[in-house]
Amino acid sequence: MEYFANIGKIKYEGAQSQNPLSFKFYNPDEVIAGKTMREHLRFAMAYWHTMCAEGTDMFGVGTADKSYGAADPMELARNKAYAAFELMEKLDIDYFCFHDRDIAPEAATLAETNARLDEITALIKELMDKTGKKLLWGTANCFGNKRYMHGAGTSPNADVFAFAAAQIKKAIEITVALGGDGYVFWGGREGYETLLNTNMALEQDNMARLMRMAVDYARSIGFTGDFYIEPKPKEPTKHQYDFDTATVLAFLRKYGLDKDFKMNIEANHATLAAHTFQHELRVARDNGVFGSIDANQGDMLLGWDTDQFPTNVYDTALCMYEVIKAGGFTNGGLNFDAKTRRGSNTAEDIFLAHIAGMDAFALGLRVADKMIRDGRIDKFVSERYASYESGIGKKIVDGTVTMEELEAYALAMGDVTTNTSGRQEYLENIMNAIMFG
Ligand code: XLS
Ligand code: CA
Ligand code: CA
Repeated sequence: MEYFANIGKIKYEGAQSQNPLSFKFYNPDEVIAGKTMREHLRFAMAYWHTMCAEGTDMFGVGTADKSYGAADPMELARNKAYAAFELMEKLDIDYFCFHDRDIAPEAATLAETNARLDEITALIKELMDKTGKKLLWGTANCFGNKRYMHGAGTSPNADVFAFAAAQIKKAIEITVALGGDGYVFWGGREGYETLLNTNMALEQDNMARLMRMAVDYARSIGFTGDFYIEPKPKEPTKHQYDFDTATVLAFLRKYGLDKDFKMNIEANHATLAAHTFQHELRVARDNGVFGSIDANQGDMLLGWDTDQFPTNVYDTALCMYEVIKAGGFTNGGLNFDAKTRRGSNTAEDIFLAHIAGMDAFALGLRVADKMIRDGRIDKFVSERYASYESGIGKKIVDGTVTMEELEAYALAMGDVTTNTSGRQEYLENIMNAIMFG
C-alpha cells in the first residue's frame, strides 16, 4: 500500500526548476568541503510532527488526516511506520527520531504498553533493514500523560519518578535495538510553575540521579552513542530547568555528568531563551558539547514554540558555519522538529515543508562554506584579538602576569589609545555579498 501515491521521489533539479516537488539547492551527493551534502547535513524526520501531529491547537481540533486508513490504534501504529518509511524514501531523508509514544500508543498497564512497543520496534527494524534508514535518536515522552502533571524525574511523587525511570529504561532498550546514534532528554515538565510549592534543590538532584542511572544502564546494555540534553527555557512549564545551554552546562558539571552528555540545540528554543540560534551553538561548540540539532524556526513576534520549518537562510548559514567550525556532526544530525502550519493540511504540504527545510539548510551549508573559504570574517576576528598574541596580552593569556604588574602597565600607559572599530556593518556587508554575490 502506498500512502503518498500522488508524490514521487523528490530529486535535485536546481534553482531554475519550477517544479515545487523538487530540491532547488539540496543536491545530496554533491561534494562541498570534502564531504557530500548528505554527509554534512544528516537530515532526520521527526516522527511526532510529521507522522502524528494533526494540527490541533488550544482553540481547535485537527485539520490534517493522519489516520493512514487504520481502524484501531495498533493498526494505526503499523500503518504509520510503513508511511514513515515511504516518506523518508521519497524525500531522500536518511534518519528519523521518535518518542516511544509516537510509534506505539500507551495501553492500560506498563507491561502491555511495552509489549506494543516491542511489536512496532520489530516492524521498524524490518523497515530499516529493507531501506537502509537509520535512527538518529530516540527518547521517552515523559510529559504527555497526566501522571506527569508535576514532572517526571523532578516530580514530588516518588512513584512517578519510578514510572518515568521504567519508561526511560524501555525507551533506551528500543533505541539500542534499532542501533540509534543518540538518546535525548528533553525536560518537558521538568521545571516548576511556582517556587511556593517547589523544592528546587531536591528536584534537580533527582533529575541528575535519573540521568546517571540511565547512562549507566544504557552503557551496560551496549549503547555507544551520545546522550543529549535539549535546552528549552519555558513551555510547557513556566520555568524549565534546562533553560539554555549555559544553564545545562552548569547542571552537568555540578553533577559530574558533563562527560556523558552533549547538547541537542533547537533553533526555536534558543530564541525563546532570548538567544540567537548561533549563540546556543557557539556556547556548545566552545565547551565541547556540540551534539545534534533540532532544526526549525520560531516566529519572532510570538513567545511560544511554533516549530516552523526553517526557511531563513541567514540563520541556517550561521548555523552551518558553527557546525563546520565544530568539526561537523559525529553522531548528531539535523532533525526537522517542525510542523506545517495548521492551515497547510495536505500530505503534499508535508513534502513541500521538508523540501523548504532541506533547501534552506543546503543553502546554509553552501553559504557557510563560502564564508570560510572567503576568509575575511575569520581574519577580521583573529586580528581583532591580536593584542593577546604578544606583549602584555600574551602574558595575560599565559597566566604569567599579576595585578600589580597590570597596574604598573596601566599607570605607564596613562590611558587606552589603541581601541579600533568593531566594524559590524563591514562584516554584515560581507555576509550579504557572500550570500547574494
Ligand atoms: C519540545 C521538544 C521535543 C523534543 C523531544 O518542545 O522540542 O519535541 O525535541 O522530546
Ligand atoms: Ca525539539
Ligand atoms: Ca520545539
